[in-house]
Amino acid sequence: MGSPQITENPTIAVDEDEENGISAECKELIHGCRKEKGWRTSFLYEFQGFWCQPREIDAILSFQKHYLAKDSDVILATIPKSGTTWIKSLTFAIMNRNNVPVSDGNHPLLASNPHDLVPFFEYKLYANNQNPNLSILPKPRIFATHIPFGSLSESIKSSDCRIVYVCRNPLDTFISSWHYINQLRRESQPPIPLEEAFDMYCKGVIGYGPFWEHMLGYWKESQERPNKVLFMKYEDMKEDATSHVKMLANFLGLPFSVEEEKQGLIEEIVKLCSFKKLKDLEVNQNGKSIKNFDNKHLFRKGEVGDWVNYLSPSMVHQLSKIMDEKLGDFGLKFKVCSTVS
Ligand code: PAP
Repeated sequence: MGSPQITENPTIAVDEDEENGISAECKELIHGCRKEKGWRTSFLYEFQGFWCQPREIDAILSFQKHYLAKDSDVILATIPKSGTTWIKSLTFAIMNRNNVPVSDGNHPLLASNPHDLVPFFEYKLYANNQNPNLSILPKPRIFATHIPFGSLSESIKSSDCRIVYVCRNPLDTFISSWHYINQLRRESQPPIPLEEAFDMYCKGVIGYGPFWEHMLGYWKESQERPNKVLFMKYEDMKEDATSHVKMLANFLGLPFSVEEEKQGLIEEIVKLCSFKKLKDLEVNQNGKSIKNFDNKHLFRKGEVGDWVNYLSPSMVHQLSKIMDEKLGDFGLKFKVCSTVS
């Protein structure tokens, strides 16, 4: 169930030399791309309109060539640090509830990080493997990606598979990304100063960014095809996780029965996937998942509004203005609020 037996190559994954091991096609391609200083690696390249590292581009090229969506597939899409780990755990628990009871003491989420149960196309399945055999995965298959909507494979767009997109207030996503990247930088690399990272973020230079393009791609599709793309916000999920779990199950075509609701199954799923529950698990304190990085860095604070502790009023003004200018006309708004004291 769920956890695919497809592994990435950790020796290559932890190799920081950006062009080492990538295909000749990718090497040639990136040499023609605009590049900017990266957050963690030396450079980010502008590929198909978004910023990416060479190894990610290589995997995305393979994914675009080879992935064939099935109508029953579910794809979880996010820009990094928007709630990927959380939506993976919730979707996994909802979709597998008939195979493994949520209350089972051996539930996979208690022993595995959500990233190991729901694989990324670009970090796991197509990383170092041009054409993995995805037919060995049990149905329904759940995948995840940070790839913008416009660069998803054609078969995703033309099939009836479902996409769940989670986005988060950019003020918080920025702070979460800044903390995470500083954890991942090598010992020889000093932390990236907040101001420098902020300038890059505001210019759109962040993995899979600009953030506004990423959000709008999925937002517009969710408006045009609400049965295809469910658009959720991290802040709304934090405010009322129960109703979002219910909405998610409905969207996935697996609504909770009256009996399940009476038994309190939705609340059980919310609890199993809560920040506190996942953070305290041994696998998430001491294990490693994506690209062989420590799981513990995926669970920092899990709050709304931590940006108040880091951003100056002028930074808040600048980023709020960008959000307003880029997203406002499309009706995509975030409350600039903080619940952190
Ligand atoms: P990824 O894109 O690299 O997988 P992602 O899971 O999207 O990362 O983002 C991590 C953020 O989600 C962290 O936010 P913070 O830095 O502001 O604390 C992390 O704490 C938060 N997070 C992880 N798991 C949960 C959860 N179960 N509920 C709520 N927030 C969570």
